[in-house]
Amino acid sequence: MGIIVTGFEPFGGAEVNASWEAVRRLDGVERILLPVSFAAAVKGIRRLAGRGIDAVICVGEAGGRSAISVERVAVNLMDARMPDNDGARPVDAPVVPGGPAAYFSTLPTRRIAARLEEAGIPAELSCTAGTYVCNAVFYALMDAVARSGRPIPAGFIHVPVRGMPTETIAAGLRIAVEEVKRLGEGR
Ligand code: PCA
Repeated sequence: MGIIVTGFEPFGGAEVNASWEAVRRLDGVERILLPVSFAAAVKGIRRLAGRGIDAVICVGEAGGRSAISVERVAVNLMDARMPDNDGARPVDAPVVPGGPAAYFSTLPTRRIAARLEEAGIPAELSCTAGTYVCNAVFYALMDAVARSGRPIPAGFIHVPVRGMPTETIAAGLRIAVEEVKRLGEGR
């Protein structure tokens, strides 16, 4: 099964991004680093989604969250409180003009959250990925999947910025990948 897992580069003056620190430790998946740029990341994710892969899990960091947040819904809204790494700061703008208001994740979100909890990794289902670059990437991913006519598992997971060791986050992401593989095997 060809699974892509993406992480983000640092932003907002930080030196690292917890998402990429964890994603780069994964084996057996294609790991891709995305820029924290509305335009470039959305373009990059569209290119990926057009490649005929079997599943995509995008990962980003979320300040103020202490659990791994399995995101359920992406909204068609960009509303940035601070400029992205290219200096863009869209306000009240759609990710895809004329696109649906929202898309649901097609990952087994509840199962992933439950498996994380079982493994002793703090996890939650989340109903908002915010309105910054992460949500835009999530929306663009789901929009590309919806338009492709190939309903692959795809979605977004937010990880804590601090307070959770990188190895724990990586272990959580391995569980998410495992659950996606299970779907593919029809188990
Ligand atoms: N977090 C930001 C963008 C990149 C990242 O890791 C967000 O939640 O939108």
